[in-house]
Amino acid sequence: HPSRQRKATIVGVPMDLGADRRGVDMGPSVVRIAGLSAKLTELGYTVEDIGNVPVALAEMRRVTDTDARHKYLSEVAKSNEILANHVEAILEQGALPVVLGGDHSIAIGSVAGIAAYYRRRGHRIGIIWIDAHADINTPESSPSGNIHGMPLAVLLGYGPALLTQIGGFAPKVRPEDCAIIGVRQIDDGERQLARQLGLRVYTMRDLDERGMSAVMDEALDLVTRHTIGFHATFDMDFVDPYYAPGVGTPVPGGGTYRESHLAMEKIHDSGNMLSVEMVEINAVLDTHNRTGELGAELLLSALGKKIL
Ligand code: B3U
Ligand code: MN
Ligand code: MN
Repeated sequence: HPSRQRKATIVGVPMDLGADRRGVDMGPSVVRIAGLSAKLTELGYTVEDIGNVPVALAEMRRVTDTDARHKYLSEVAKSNEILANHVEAILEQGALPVVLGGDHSIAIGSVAGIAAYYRRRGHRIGIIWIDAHADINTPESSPSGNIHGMPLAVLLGYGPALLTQIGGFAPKVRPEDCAIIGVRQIDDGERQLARQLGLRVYTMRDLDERGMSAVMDEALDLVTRHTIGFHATFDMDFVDPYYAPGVGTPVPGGGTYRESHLAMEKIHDSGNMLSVEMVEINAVLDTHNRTGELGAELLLSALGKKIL
């Protein structure tokens, strides 16, 4: 199975245009500085870091291009196209993509690359989406116009064609192959679309009542039932702000340090993870790179690090 190989390739995406707020563009740096590459080597991986995908700066942009419904659309699309090509190339080289964000709009490119690679081989892919938010807004439903609140909708085929058509096909995933875990902030339009699609959304209440272990067992079963495996995308704002203060949009009542690691450990143990992504770490709001280090450690859990 693809998840069993021991080559990992890191790619950074210093994207913050999707969040319309500075600071998450330093995410790839802080996770690298936390020692991700060396620790992966220690785990037994052959690691390559191909650097960062180019991303425009908010300051360089011509303000006349602004459309408040989907801010920085063309710039977000451009970087995601490049990212999708890198991710596909990483898979072609037999390595596991480790994508460092950046805001969550980069999931559009990551999943486009993975879906393209496996589609060519006749497979569907799933997604495990760990997040305080559902990220299924469309430009019509979004209260902010920030594309980082839209990536899952885009991957399901809803939203601007400039994004949904990256890689030349849409949708990238089917709703029945996706699971969202940790939701505690959802907009009206998102709730409506989730219901309409029958999307499996595990809220914080599900985690409270059933526990992370049972929820992950069910979610992992769901996303692998009809697929070759899944992309794991971890939005750091899933974690309670107490443990992860350095995020752009903190929401109280999140996952604990231990629940977060358990989720990643179970993702690894499923043996079906095709690629992994860490997003929304905001270095400007962090304290002593606490959140950056947690991001690196959570990735290591997803990649097989064990206590014993
Ligand atoms: N749902 C809101 C807020 C939000 C989504 N993702 C993050 N924040 N990080 C929106 O703007 O779409
Ligand atoms: Mn998100
Ligand atoms: Mn979020």
